[in-house]
Amino acid sequence: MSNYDPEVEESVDSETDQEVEEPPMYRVMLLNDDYTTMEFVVEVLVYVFQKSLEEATRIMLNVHRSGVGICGIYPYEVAETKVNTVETLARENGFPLKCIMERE
Ligand code: TYC
Repeated sequence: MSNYDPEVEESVDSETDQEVEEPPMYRVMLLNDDYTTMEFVVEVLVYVFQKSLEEATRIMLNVHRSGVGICGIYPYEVAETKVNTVETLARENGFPLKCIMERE
């Protein structure tokens, strides 16, 4: 005779589930401007956000046409690092590109 009781297992599992909190997530977005080159924005999307060339081009054109576009959704520290990396690269290359984050 086994001691296994699926009811007990389930209640233990759901108690554990309730204690695990998902971290808050942040949208990282690029803003359009008239001076940053399309090539630079695509490079940023490929190297900082690991997009394929095709996806990077699609996101860049969406930002160019609509004014803003989402690059990805990340936990706070990852989002903050990406925003800082984008703005550092942009300034180093003489572009005014803006990258912002907001809570999901
Ligand atoms: N609008 C820019 C141009 O015509 C291109 C651009 C796209 C700039 C996306 C910023 O986030 C941006 N050169």
